Amino acid sequence: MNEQWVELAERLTPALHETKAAPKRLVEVAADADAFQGWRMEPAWDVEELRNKTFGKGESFTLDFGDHCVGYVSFAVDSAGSPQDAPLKLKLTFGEMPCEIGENFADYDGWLSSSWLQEETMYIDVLPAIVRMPRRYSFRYLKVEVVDASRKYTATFSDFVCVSVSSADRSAVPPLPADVPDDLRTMDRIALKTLEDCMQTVYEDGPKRDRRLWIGDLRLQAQANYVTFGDRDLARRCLYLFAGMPLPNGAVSACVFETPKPHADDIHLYDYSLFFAACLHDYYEATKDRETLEELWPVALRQLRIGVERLDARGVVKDDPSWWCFIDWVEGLNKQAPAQAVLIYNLRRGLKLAELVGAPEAGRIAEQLQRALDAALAHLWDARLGAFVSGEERQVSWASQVWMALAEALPREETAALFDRLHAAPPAVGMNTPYMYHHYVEALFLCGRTEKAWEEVRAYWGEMVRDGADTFWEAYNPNDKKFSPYGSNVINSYCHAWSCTPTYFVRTYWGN
Ligand code: RAM
Repeated sequence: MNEQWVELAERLTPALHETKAAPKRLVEVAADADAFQGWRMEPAWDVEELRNKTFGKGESFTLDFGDHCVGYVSFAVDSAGSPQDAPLKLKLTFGEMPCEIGENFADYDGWLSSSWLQEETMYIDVLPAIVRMPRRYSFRYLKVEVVDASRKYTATFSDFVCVSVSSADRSAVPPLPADVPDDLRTMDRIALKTLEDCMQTVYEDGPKRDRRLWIGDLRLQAQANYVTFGDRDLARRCLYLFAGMPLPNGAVSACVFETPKPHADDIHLYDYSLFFAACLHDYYEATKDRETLEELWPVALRQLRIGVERLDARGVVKDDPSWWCFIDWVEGLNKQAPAQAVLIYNLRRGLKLAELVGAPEAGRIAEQLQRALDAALAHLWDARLGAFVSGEERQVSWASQVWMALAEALPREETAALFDRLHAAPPAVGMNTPYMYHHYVEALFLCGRTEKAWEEVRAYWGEMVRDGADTFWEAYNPNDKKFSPYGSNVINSYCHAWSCTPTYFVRTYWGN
């Protein structure tokens, strides 16, 4: 642990801006097989009417705040009828999406902790009361149930407010060029909102879950941020947190926690550690902050060395059945070829950094880059299939082709031709997250298939908009809308920063 770096990271902790949001209307959730994930919200009554209603045992109402909020909720509650002769017992359920209000959390049987499901049971001994909820919630909908009052009194409610928090500076976002079409403007707005709600005292992956800094997520968030909110200190803080708290072998951990004091998780993911080099590269490109580049360069170099150590005698990344590399949440996805490509991608960026700082290792990195590229073409490219294959079973996945495209393993025209073939006959192993779709779209732009890239942005993020996204989601498969990597869609995060890149695409590639 490098205490000084962690202290520097702590000094860079941003202040959070607060904005107040009030509920816009009351709604009722309705089961509807045709609606997204089987649930629809129907308008119930005006928010002004809430004051005049009373709620007894078993009665409930659902507030709709009209947009996604991340913050602290307070409200006023009182009794009506006879004096309050028993505590008031309430249950509050927060939902980013209708499914969280519609489903019963008690039925959840996914493999992630059910403690992520946002609910609260509380007892109020003395009424009237102002309730200030201590936990931060990420939600649009709030269901309030009176579990019990008594035979003699009922409860009344008013003044619901959410004080939303974010460290993003909205006023810094440049306006879009005038010729950006409306549907892309909508996606840009939703993407910005997604990023804003994830920008807290670190780049959180999702404010509902996991509420922490993962390096794979950071990379895309920071890229989107450089062309929008223009923050540099938060990105710098995150880089120093990862650099200051490596795993025992020097690898950057896949994610870190901020509290009670900064500490790293014990997860090593091959691709995520390597992305430290790409993150530093992007940070330098956006800020030209040489001091940070020079100080953190040895950490990037270390990640490249660890990455190269995994190459076998042929120069191919060793495969392994464990969760050694992330790439995407796809059951059965073989990670070997995409991991090889991620190594190449980061060696390219590492080489640029080495040249910038005048590192003596530059020549060695260039050799390793060439070796990894040669091995990819010799052992992972299947000329008969015209595609990259991965693992012993020679799996053909989208992920392998996309990452090899980003690694620039083939000349540009050949990559474009590879994508044309894939569009005619898509690989069986697909993509399940906006994180993987981001890389796919980026690869299309990179090889010059610009029209196809916009078509895919519209088909994927556009479909989320049509499905009711206020902020973009962690996981999404347009052909399986209840898809979840965790065994239940209610635990999915519906404001997940790695999905915020339509704003990056529009602001980087529109008109170029
Ligand atoms: C999940 C989250 C996070 C991602 C990791 C690998 O916990 O979706 O964003 O980076 O997986």
